[in-house]
Amino acid sequence: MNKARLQFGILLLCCAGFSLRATAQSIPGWTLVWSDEFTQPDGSAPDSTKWGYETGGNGWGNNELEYYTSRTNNARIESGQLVIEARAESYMTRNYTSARLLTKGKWSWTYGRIEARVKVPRGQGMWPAFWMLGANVEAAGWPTCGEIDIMENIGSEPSKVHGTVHGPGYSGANGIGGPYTLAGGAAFADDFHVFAIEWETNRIRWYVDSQLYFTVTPTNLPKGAQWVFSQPQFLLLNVAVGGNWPGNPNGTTTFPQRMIVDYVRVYAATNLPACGGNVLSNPGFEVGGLANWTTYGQGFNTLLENSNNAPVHGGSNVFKVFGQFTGSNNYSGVFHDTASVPGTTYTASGWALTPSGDQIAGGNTAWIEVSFRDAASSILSLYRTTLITSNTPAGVWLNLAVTNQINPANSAVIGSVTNLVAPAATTIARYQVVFRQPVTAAGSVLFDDLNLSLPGATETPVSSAATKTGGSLRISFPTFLGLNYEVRYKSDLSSSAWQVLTNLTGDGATNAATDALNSARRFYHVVRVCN
Ligand SMILES: [Ca+2]
Ligand SMILES: [Ca+2]
Repeated sequence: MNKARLQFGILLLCCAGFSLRATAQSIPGWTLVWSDEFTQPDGSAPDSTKWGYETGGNGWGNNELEYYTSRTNNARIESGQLVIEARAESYMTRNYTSARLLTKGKWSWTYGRIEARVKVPRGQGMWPAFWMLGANVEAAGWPTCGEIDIMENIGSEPSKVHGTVHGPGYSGANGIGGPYTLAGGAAFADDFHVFAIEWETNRIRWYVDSQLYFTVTPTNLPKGAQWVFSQPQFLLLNVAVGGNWPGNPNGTTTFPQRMIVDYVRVYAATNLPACGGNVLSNPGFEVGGLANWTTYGQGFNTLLENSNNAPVHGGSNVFKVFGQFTGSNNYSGVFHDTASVPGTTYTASGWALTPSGDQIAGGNTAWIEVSFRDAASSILSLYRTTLITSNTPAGVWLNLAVTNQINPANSAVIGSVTNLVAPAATTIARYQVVFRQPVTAAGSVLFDDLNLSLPGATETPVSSAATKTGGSLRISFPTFLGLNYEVRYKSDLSSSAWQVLTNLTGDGATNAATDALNSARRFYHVVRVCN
């Protein structure tokens, strides 16, 4: 498998350069990393180095009517395009056949622009889809693996497509998505359209023919739900017949029906300013109490408190922890798991206070730690803050940074770092609050406004150029389609406050803002705003 991939990678380099000239695959800021243009001879099966099949007629969890086959009757190349053909025919246990192609086990990607030029089939009961599933689907199961539906259409809604994500707590009918409707009642089956997502850290955007129509970020998820779109996903192309959502074909439906795919292309971003920010859901315990957090200990000693009976750092709620009073060494606290991949860089911190009336005592200690874990939840690397001890001033909120690298085997400090980098084999970043009670001793510690952040914050600077034309200044900068930019100015560099000149949504080309020239000196800068 590795050898095959390497050989293919070399081939791809040659062909990508050629195709760039031949078919204008170039998109500003994006680099083509994989594609299938379906250029094999007519009647060929799809390229087996790229696509496999899922076959069968089990209804696929949706009461679908088709039997998926690997025959060229149902999936083949014609005129430089992939044809997936749904046929009305008695086959095995079913009265319809079709095909479901997927790159599972062959190709998967984390992040990028993924697009296909597709003409969908037509008619009641048809359900074509271009979509992605987490490569960990066998181990993690669905929907924990994550599903990104780049395009779905049902025959009873000929002018409409849907872009959707499914994950744990937001799957099936509760998937989070949006529709795009063609103007003037045109049907998607009438012509080819380009369906795309741009998938980056904490963000997925959906496009039809370069029109942005839906964006999802972790803030769109239900309270406490986990963002599961930071790991590799593979591609699927299929035409289902019938089922719960589209309903079944009727007398108006004609067969065969064909989904025609001109190409599938995957791009990686170059120079796309990353969006960062806190990856902890509910970091200040303000949403749904302890939602998204898992407590451990005895229960009575891990509590959500509010401002009526405890100091809080922000909002109305705070997490309180104390010992288990078992008479022997015990650990209590709360943790939050986030999907992670090797090489991801974080910073981590949090606020802690030991209250004046209940100061941590004896040999008790408390801290915040971040551990990177493999799929079996074994600790690969560990980082901690300094300890809250009986010597820590009471009644004072302290901002603790997670900067001590710890030997997981013996808890010894083995280094000091600013950035926490997920090591090889990481699947989980665990942010954890720990209270250790070695022997019976009193005192509690409060934790609030916890932070596990990806770099890039919530905005990133964009390089820009200024040109003077007549009485105005033109500030120009490269953009990505659909991303938000803000042009700011101030008259005094020593002033901390920037004024907003204008906001705009990028169109993928060099965009510009203009400002009238006057006698006052002005400084400008441009940022990508991660909203
Ligand atoms: Ca083609
Ligand atoms: Ca709070």
